Amino acid sequence: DHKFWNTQPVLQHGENVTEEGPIDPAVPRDQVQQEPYSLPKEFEWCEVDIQDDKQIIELYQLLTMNYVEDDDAQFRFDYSAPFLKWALQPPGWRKSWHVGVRVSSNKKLVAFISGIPAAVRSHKTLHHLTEINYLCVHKKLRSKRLAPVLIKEITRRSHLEGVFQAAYTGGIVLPTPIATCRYYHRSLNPKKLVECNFSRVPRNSTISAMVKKFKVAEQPSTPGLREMKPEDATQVRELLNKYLSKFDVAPVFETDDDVCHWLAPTPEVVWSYVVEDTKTHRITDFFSFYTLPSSVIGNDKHKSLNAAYMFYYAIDIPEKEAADSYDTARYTKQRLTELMRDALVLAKQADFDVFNALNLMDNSMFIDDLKFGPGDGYLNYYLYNWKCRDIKPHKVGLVML
Ligand code: MYA
Ligand code: JJ1
Repeated sequence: DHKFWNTQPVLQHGENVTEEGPIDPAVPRDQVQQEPYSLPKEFEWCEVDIQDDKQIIELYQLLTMNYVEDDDAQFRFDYSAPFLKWALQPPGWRKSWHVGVRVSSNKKLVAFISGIPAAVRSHKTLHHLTEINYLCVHKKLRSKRLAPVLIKEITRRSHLEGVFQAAYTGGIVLPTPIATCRYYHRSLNPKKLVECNFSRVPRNSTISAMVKKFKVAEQPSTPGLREMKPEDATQVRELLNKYLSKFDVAPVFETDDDVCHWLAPTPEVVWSYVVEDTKTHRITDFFSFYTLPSSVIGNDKHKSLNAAYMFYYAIDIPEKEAADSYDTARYTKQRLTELMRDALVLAKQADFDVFNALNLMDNSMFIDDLKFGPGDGYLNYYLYNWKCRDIKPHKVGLVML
């Protein structure tokens, strides 16, 4: 059982949800514990100032050596410093939510947890909640119950800002996921993936057959496709919020600033495209993907795997298809498959080795046709201090970095 999680306001394993809503009530600011939780005496709290080049590099180094690995410890996420700056400084970000732990004697950064503000809808409720990410404890300090202290401290700092719900994801199962999604992978550079042991040559196949199978077109084919510009933010915001409204859990992009931050292209971080109708100049479609390389652990030939991850997308359903749910589904599958075929082309042009996606949103509609295969990883979605019924992967509209 869970000595820590059993004490927290989360749905306990086996508990039924009769009504959705908070588990613990909100507390006025002056009744929130004012002092940080105590750490074992050799450690101290710090705020990591990621605008300071020296500190962002310390955070990068902690994560690059100690963050999430696959089940067989062959790959480890290698978020870049520019990526972390982007992920941790959206509109409304707070330095007090970039929480580090240092060794008191030499000030070495050995643990971290972060929160960012986000507007996330679950079913009909809009939450202004904290998205928790990048929880990390140095490998040499594992299993000493430091993680619960980090979690309690970010919770306290969230309460101080008047936020009482959080969303987070994880590879492991805790009490209790609201959804469990599976990773799918689309090879772009099969030879390298095999050399890294990321994928295998099936017994009835050969490398050259795989190279042929996974070839993509030289150029995208959708008329009117172009890179997104910051000036597109208003239209992209409307299109995307409308599309996301069909999922049971999804973000709400409340301002054009949010859209510019998260969805306008950022070099070496996020790639975003729109389809502009050649006649009306209206934006009809949008998609984006982000970069997240993984270090290849203990491989002589390759040090890094260059992976693109599907991020947000939206299509406009023309009126004649929108009238009928069967036509809507058929149009969605066809249009998305065409767009994502172009996404693969653009990712290949940008030198990605593999394109990853979860089976959330409408991704299952194109996963097979575009030759994605199931991975061995799963991603569990959680809400803190909110009872919520189970959500199927295709009803998840939230992508966390
Ligand atoms: S998910 C990514 C997590 N990071 C990694 O996987 C990186 C590699 N691993 C590590 O750095 C360590 O193994 C970590 C645990 C730090 C994960 N989420 O200190 P311990 C529980 C939640 O002895 P360690 C992400 O970033 C575990 O069940 N709890 O363990 C989202 C046990 O509790 P219990 C976790 O291995 C994070 C306790 O910790 C996780 O040294 C969302 C053991 O502690 C996990 N991924 O360190 C955090 N892993 O006994 C929650 C282990 O009860 C946010 N544990 O089973 C909640 C909302 C807070 C804000 C609320 C606002 C209102
Ligand atoms: O990348 C992942 N798995 C890969 C590598 C597996 C290596 C052995 N364990 C994988 N490869 C097969 C690909 C193949 C390509 C051709 C078609 C068939 C498939 O399956 C997995 C995801 O599948 N990644 C992880 O396990 C990383 C951790 C995932 C949990 C993330 C938690 C994030 C927390 C953030 O808040």
